[in-house]
Amino acid sequence: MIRDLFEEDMRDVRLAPGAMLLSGFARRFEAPCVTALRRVVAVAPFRHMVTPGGHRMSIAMTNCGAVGWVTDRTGYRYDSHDPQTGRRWPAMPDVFADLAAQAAARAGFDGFAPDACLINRYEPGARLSLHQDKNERDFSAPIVSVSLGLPAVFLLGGLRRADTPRRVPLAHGDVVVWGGPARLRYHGVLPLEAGHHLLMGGHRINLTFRRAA
Ligand code: MD3
Ligand code: FE
Repeated sequence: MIRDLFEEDMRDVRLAPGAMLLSGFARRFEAPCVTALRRVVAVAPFRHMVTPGGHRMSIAMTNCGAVGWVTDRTGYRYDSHDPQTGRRWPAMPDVFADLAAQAAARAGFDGFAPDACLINRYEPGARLSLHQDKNERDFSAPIVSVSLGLPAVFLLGGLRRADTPRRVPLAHGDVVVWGGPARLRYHGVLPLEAGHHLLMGGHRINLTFRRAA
């Protein structure tokens, strides 16, 4: 396979206890992922949700899987239905489930079967402020995140909001598995720099796979 030519795409890097960066792991799934993403977005379009504090998020989001993450003035939650269409979220495409399970297994989490995939779309300037992911029922399952398109600088904090975050560059095809002691770390994404990517144009897409319900 051509990616074997590029050593940096073959590395597994432990970012922190429980957090494993699989550089380029998603590249061999990229074509079917783009097809699957088109199908999801045709049923559940990207939209800018509003936080409980009333702020419109700079990231556009959608979901697939049995449940999807939503936010509005009443709070954050997982919901089986898309509040914008009143329909169920589209089913998790097989290629998404396979990618997530294979990445999790490689990082030491066998049998990962996500029931939610949150899909974030960044345009230049879009950012994600430091937060914890704690709306899921079971923190023993990892979260698998897949980066596609434009590169971004990820902020990896600690277990307290005040812990100074580390900057981790994430590129197209990178996958990070967050489990065990890393599962509740604070994290965020710096404002996206403008650019052009052959597959994703002027955007970065991030898929996060969770066991939520
Ligand atoms: C570390 N997404 O959707 S993925 C999110 O790039 C989210 O769109 C970011 O944070 C993005 O909630 C970051 C990396 C990530 C995801 C979940 C984590 C890192 C995590 C959960 C625990 C610790
Ligand atoms: Fe998060």
